[in-house]
Amino acid sequence: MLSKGTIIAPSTPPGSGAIAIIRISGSESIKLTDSFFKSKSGIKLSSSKSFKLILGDFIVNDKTIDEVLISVFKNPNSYTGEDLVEISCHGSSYIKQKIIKSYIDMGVDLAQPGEFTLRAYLNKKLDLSQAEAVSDLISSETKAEHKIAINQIKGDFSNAIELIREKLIEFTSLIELELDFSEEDVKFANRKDLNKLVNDLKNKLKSLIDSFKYGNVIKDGIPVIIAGRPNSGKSSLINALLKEEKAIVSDIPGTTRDIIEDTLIINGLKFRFIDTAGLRKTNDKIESLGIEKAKEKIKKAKVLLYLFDRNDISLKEIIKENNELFHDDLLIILIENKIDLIENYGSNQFYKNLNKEINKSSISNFIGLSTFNDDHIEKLKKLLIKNFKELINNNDIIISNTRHYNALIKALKSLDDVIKSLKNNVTGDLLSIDLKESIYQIGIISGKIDIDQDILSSIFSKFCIGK
Ligand SMILES: Nc1nc2c(ncn2[C@@H]2O[C@H](COP(=O)(O)OP(=O)(O)OP(=O)(O)O)[C@@H](O)[C@H]2O)c(=O)[nH]1
Ligand SMILES: [Mg+2]
Repeated sequence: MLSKGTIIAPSTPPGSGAIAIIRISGSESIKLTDSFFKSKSGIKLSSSKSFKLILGDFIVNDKTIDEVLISVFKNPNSYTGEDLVEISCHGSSYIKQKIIKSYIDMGVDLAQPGEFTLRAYLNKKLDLSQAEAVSDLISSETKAEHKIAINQIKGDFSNAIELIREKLIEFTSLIELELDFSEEDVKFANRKDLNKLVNDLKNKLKSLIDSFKYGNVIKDGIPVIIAGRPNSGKSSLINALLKEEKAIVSDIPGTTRDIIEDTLIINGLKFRFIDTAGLRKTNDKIESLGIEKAKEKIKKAKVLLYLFDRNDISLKEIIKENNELFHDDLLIILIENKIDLIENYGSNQFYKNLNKEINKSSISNFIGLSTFNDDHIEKLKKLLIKNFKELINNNDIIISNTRHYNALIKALKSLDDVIKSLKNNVTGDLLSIDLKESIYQIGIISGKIDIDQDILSSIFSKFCIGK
């Protein structure tokens, strides 16, 4: 993966488009481009300044392939930190292929996925967590995902991590100083202060670790399960939310047996709606399997939309079933469906009793609706957003990358070891070993230490070609 030579790749998506961009990075990029390029002004790219745009013809074997616009970036002032050329050509597949092939014939390598960003990292243009955020930024589909990625690229997360690392380094150097004076039994690093510092740092790491549960759902979509008795209108509801006939609707109870899911972006947040088999006692083997699956999904869901039709279930059963399905990380929105069939909805006794019971239960919100009514569906969407708007407005650092999460957990454990050692009054040399382990674990996140080649390959292979 780590070729040192000059590399080339298209940076725009495959297929034809109005314009395509081809990127070439490495020591030969400018010289080779000069051999194919005849600028209108007569200027050579090698003698032009950095950040210049130059118009001219791209010529291969005396044949003009296209009229192109070339951007020149001279090292170290480029994305990769190397000499870099970007060719904006017309977006024909033939032109792109012809241009790329002409470089490959001259010994240039086709870039691997993420190789431009990998070079940017190796040339210290970005730290590792910033480089990883580039891929998140490209794949971001919602305002919330975008916010996490752009803040990470700007360095919010890296700075927070770096601050923790610097504090640990400071203390470690004091302890190492003590070791130099070991004969005299002096203590430069106050153990009480160190204990306090490590506890503070632990709290900082913990809040970053906690933020992953938000980061993860922002990336994958907030899982919203639709459950309830058969025929309560669950499949009708998912179809109405997604505005497509995703699930089969029928008046036969037990229609849905498998899990049906799809995502929908509402006001900048991604929700993953999941339709399930109706919950009831049944002897049907396949339906039972569907019910088991539904219950498993509820355990991992953030939101339960529990649908009911008042003709099919008693108030007592509704409350009992919801209390049983509840878990600490679940928001339950109780939905009475088919209210189009109810006269004077809102003023009858069932409704009043229901509101009283809800207050004593694990149900957070209640809404009555008809899946046939678009205004009702819009109200439900607003209710969902209201419950999660802090995810968009939150200005805390949120992590969404599994590698960072795992590294933070390891770093936290290493800080626990420091605290244990402090409690046991261990000698400075042992304490210094513990501290160095923490510094190492934290350094892995931003790539401040030498990162294993395999880890780098796995990180950058998730990128698209040309980035
Ligand atoms: N009157 C009325 N009928 C509805 C409403 N929503 C759904 N229905 C009807 O209720 C019946 C059951 O709807 P489904 O969406 O298939 O119900 P389900 O909960 O997915 O049922 P299972 O998959 O069997 O568990 C269908 O005949 C729907 O047309 C509503 O708001 N009002
Ligand atoms: Mg269904």
